[in-house]
Amino acid sequence: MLMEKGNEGRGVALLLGFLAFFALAFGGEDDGVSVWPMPKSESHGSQTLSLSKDFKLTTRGSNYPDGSGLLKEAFWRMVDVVQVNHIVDGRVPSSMVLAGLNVAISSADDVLNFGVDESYKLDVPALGGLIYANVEAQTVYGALHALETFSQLCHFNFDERIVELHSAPWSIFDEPRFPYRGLLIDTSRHYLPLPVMKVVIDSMTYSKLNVLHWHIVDEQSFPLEIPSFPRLWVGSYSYSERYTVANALEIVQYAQRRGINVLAEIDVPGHSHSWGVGYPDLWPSSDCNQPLDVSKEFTFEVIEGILSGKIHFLVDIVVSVFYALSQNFSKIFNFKFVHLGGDEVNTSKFEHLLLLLTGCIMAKLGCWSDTPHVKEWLNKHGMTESDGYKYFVLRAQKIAISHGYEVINWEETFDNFGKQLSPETVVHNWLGDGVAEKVVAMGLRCIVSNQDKWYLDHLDATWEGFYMNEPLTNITIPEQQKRVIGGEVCMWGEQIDASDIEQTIWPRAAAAAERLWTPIEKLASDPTLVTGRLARFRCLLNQRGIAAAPLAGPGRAPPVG
Ligand code: CP6
Repeated sequence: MLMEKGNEGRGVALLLGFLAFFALAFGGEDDGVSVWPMPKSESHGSQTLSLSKDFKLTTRGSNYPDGSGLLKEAFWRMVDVVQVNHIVDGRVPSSMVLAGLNVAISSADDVLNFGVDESYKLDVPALGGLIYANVEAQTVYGALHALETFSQLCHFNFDERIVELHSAPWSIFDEPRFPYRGLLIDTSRHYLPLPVMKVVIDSMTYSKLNVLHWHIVDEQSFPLEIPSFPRLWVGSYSYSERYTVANALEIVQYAQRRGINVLAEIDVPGHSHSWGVGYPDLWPSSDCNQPLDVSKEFTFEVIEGILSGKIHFLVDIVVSVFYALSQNFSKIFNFKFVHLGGDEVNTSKFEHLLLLLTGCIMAKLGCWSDTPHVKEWLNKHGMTESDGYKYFVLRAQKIAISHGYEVINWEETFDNFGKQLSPETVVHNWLGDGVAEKVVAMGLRCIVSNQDKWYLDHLDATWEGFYMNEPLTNITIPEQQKRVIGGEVCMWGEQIDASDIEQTIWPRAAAAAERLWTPIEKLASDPTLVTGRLARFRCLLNQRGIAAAPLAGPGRAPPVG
């Protein structure tokens, strides 16, 4: 009886194998490429190799000295996630065992910044033995992507306890469609401990996202230490819910060693209640505690102090001299861009009234002209509230530019001031569709994050919707297309914290990551065509310790009844 059952099983397996053979032989999808996001071009065969227990990194023909060990560390992380350390030497003939990976990098330099060459070539031979798989890349960051892709070709076989690599030989050439592929995290609404941020960074590398947009401060809390104004982080939730300068540096360096730039956001002039907890002068009045007080020079001294790290007051010197001499904001956040927010500044009485009528908690935003000294200042300068908002945003831009940054602002700044923004401004869309086309037609650059498609805090947004959001909709002129530098999914923090951030981000962020990486011709026109591959990627995240939700997770209505 048992025998029969066994035979039955084998019969089914044979039948499946037979069907798979036909599917392959007669041009059906062979489903062999389970890499996420899909590479730009690939071809493969049907051999199965296995990885040596002693899988090695070599760097013949490479110009990259790896003085900091960045590549070596990435290689050992890769070896670790594919579980080479669990291999038991078995019955695999040595000719089918891959000895290692040779990585040849052209550039000796490993400065990570916007637009760094992320391309790579990955060739896996059909036979093992003494032969190595080969990676070629312009920069070490392209090589990191190659390692990620290689890891996704590997599967741990629990019966044999070996690491298998199917469908060899492989020849892959890959590079991203967009240079900016971001994820926003928000540490003001809920503090995120450093280990949680690091896990988020790790998980980003698995789907080749390359910008961590760190929305550090907002109205609820100011968790970052600012040496030049050491009372700013009095606005944090608690002593333990703070980032020191050293913590911020640790996160930036951790990300950079994984090919990820950190974009710091200092959102002004709205969303700034927490700033005034330590410096009440930043509030127009106690009833009007955001937006920041446009009428005071002190406000701009603080912004200058944050971005420069310069010390303004004798009393603060004692506290901050040590840090200020060694590090400052623009040295730590050394990405080419800084994000200066500029969103949701409700300055007009009309909006104020509307917000009150609709019971919105942000009703106090429209209060500049309700505050006598601010109103007087506006009158003196012949400004309306809306002029004051423009003056604020443009002055903050100038400060950031003077420290070598290019500025990203939320789209309201474009809607209100358009061409008056610095020509280097990158406009960050969020309100809806159709903005990018206006921005790029006017000659500015754009990042797409339309809230109905790419906001992860919208739990009713499905992964299919994330997959189908096309940043270049209605943009056909190549020179305008280039100005859409990419897109970003946003994990706003009001409703999530360390306990559920991973499963709220994943797998939906991965759907957007493929949209931002893979050439449009290779993207599925119907998301159901990638369900299997995304489900496997989600499983891979789980295997690597990331609590990615099932594909039927966020975005699905709960069962009725
Ligand atoms: N915080 C800040 C937020 C949002 C924005 N800015 C936001 C607005 C609407 C939705 C989600 C998030 N929470 N600073 C807008 C850019 Cl639906």
